[in-house]
Amino acid sequence: KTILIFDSGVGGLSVYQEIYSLLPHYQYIYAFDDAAFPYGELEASTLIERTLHIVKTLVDKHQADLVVIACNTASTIVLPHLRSALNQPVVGVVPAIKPAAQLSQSKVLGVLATPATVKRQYTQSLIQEFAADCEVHLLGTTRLVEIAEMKLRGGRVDLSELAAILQPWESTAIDTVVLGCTHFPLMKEEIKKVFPQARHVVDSGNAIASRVQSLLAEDISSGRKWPVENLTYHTCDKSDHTALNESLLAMQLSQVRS
Ligand code: DGN
Repeated sequence: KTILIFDSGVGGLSVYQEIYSLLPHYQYIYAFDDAAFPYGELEASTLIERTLHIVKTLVDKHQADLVVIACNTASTIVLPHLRSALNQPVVGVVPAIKPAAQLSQSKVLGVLATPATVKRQYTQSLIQEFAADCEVHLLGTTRLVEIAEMKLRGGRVDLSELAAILQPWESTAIDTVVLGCTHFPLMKEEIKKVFPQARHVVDSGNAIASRVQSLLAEDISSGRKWPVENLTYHTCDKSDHTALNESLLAMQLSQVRS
């Protein structure tokens, strides 16, 4: 079986890694729309149109059995459109606000996502439904997405820049941070370092992997190494991705799991 994973950039690889650890026997196509990256700045209509076109084309081309939209920004608006356009199951990702609200003791949450995700009604509804008893601080940042991309391509992360991004949360009682963008698990260790008051830093990777698994009705087989050989890339522009492939081969992403 073939699973198509889609994001605007390389952040969705954090989701791929989680899915692969549960389902190592499948074929994976990882597609990212680097021609229109970052999605956090796109108009909703453009985002819907592009995602529909790219995903539908690739599903047909590769005969994919299931699609994962490994991007919160896209998931908050494109899922209904994709589901009506495709016969295959479509799994989306949403900020892990529900588990965060349960974990938090101070009942003060920080949600880190793209500027688009923090503005969406979808996110507001999640907060109303699952975190009504919490004070929620939303922080939208495109720069952190860029930093995560750079890190995966082998660049150095400047912790003081990261601290400056999180500075608005400095005098809050936030004890739980939601990583509401699939790029951010790539930065989890650094985020913990510059924001040590966060006792919990949660993302949605695990929940998505379980959802995919139950849709494909598979048994759990964990503890596998993370894969490169059965992963095919599809990118939307013609730039050179050699550095990215090298980083993958160096398995930099294995840090995400620690
Ligand atoms: N990784 C995407 C997300 O989860 O929202 C968005 C990254 C971007 O394009 N800004």
